[in-house]
Amino acid sequence: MNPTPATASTKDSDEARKTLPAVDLRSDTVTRPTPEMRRAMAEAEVGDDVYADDPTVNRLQARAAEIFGREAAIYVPSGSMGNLVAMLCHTRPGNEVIFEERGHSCLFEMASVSAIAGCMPRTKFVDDGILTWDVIEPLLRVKTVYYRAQTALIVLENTHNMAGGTVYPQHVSDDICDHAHDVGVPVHLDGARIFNASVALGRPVEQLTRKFDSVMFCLSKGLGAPIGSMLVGSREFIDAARIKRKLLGGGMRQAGVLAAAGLIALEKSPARLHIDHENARFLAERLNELPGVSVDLKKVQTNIVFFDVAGTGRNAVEIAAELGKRNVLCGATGPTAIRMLTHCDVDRAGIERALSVLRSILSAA
Ligand code: TLP
Repeated sequence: MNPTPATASTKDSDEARKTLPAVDLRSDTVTRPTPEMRRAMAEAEVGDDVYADDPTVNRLQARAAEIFGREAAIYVPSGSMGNLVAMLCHTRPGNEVIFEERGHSCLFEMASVSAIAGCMPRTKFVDDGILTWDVIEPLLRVKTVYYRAQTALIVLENTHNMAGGTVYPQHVSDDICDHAHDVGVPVHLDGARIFNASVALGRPVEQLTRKFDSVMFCLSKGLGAPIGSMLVGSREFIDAARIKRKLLGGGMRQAGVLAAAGLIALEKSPARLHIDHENARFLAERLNELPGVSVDLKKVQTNIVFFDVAGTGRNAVEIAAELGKRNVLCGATGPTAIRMLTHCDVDRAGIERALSVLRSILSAA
């Protein structure tokens, strides 16, 4: 899919680099639709999806439900909306929702859990982002006491973005779901990158997610579709989600033009995600060899690489800006931390170019 053209040489020549497209490692959200997706979009059969009349959206929803072994699915414009729709379905204002402290739906979705769902986040930091029942249990409030907010939902994130793309061992997420259900609390999965987890574990998404009450996954990240995410669950849950999606202004009309690309992403892209994981590992290992740079290699399990530049004596924002000037894009996530993601629009040559540019920036310091 849209591979970055191979560099003639990985030598750090500014002149040569100017003619090359950017190596964009800011996120896997930057992936562009393939020619096959664009053709399918142009030819898509459409209808009004608010009337559930769009045949292409209906096919995408049916296929997502089938792949996840669920009764139904609904197409939503973004992962953030998918998570919020799920939170609105599972909770009422005044409830509490448990997240790992850096959970995307807690930290990076404009506090929608509070601002729109009216709930209070209850969080705990876990270094690798992987919650366990032992960590969750003390945060629960399930006994009815009139002056205390009740826990209405637990949200897990697999893979965990800000912990570095870490993967939930299946027995851990299964155990959380079993215990939560025993005390009557549903569990939602922010599975924006669940196909990456599936590839890392060699297990189908259906198996990894079967105990969750609802699952959101993104078509527009590693799977490469231009727009859209899916929410899957029981028929009753998806009927409720349809109403919440409309409430949020997410009822789309001839959305089949987008869903057509989503269908290709869903059918074809999971099979190539292992390449992104191999590239991420390659990147992480080479970064870790650079003077002053360190990578926690055990956290590099999928397509996300965080590295620390404290040992270089330089600031991450400055380094990211210098990389950007030289056509290598990434994000500083703290004073000494930088995040890079691999995806279908960056190949091994692009990764080597990024490494070579970083090497030259650090050696010039
Ligand atoms: N993540 C984006 C940014 O918002 C940080 C990224 O570049 O990684 N859940 C998870 C785990 C995510 O990583 C994201 C997006 C979302 C939900 C939200 O998806 P969108 O961007 O479609 O609303």
